[in-house]
Amino acid sequence: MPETLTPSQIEFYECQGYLIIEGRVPDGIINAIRAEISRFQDMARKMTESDDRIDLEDSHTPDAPRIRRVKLPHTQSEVVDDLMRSDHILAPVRDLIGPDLRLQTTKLNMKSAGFGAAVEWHQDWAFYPYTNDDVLAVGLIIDDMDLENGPLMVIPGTHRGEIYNHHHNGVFAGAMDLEACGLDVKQAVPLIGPAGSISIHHARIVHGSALNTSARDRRIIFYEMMAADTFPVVGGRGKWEGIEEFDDRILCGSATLEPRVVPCPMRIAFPDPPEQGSIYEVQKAMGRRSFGVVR
Ligand SMILES: O=C(O)CCC(=O)C(=O)O
Repeated sequence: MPETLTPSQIEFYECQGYLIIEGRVPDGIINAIRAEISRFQDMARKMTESDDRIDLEDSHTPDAPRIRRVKLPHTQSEVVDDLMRSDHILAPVRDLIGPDLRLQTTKLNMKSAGFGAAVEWHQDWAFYPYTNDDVLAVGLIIDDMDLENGPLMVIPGTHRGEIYNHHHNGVFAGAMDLEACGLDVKQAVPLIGPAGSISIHHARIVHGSALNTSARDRRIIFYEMMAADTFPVVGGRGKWEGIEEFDDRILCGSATLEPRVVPCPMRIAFPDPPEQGSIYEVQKAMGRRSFGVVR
């Protein structure tokens, strides 16, 4: 029996590769996360370059601080960590990929009013293929997200198709040329909803998001996770520091030493691009931009 999703929501996710659930996280938690973001902004005022906690927009200065991403926010904020381990987030994921769940990574993408950076079209699976594809990302919508403030967009059904070319000039660029891949932006669906909603997208679905040119922030936390019997394959960028660290990332249920292997299309996410770091840096190797650049 599902814990929280209806059979039609589960069927929708399986066919389309995404889901939006409105009103999933209470206002009190959303407000506490907004207070944590103010703390990160204070940290950024003292920074001149990105570090392993905070990724800055190219246009950042300490006087006009601009955060692009807070890295691994669950390690920097108890509120973000507690929410990740709560049923608000885990119950719908258990309904989709089973009771035993492991963390892949977390990130808080800021996309601030007026200048928030775009994310080029890509499949998360191109960065990190695993032994099976019960891998997904839960997006916590912190500000009302609509068409104007750069929502996440997905191309429905692509989670069942191929893994497209994410290389450019012989290096991994973490981004696709939609047209060259035979896809059309008109097929894309925006994952919009009021603050406190969550989106869920499959690791193989094609997705991206435009610049935020509106006067409103669009902040979202991604909790990326997978079934516990899902192991990284060589040639991916998924984190692997040994079994102890891997098992420390169990979020609920039990770990296993028996990977479930399901054939899925894959590509090797190497050689390295010249710019290392977050997806925004890696995607600079693409050259041509689908959504324009931040000023
Ligand atoms: O923040 C967004 O809209 C998209 C983020 C994304 O796809 C990613 O970080 O992999």
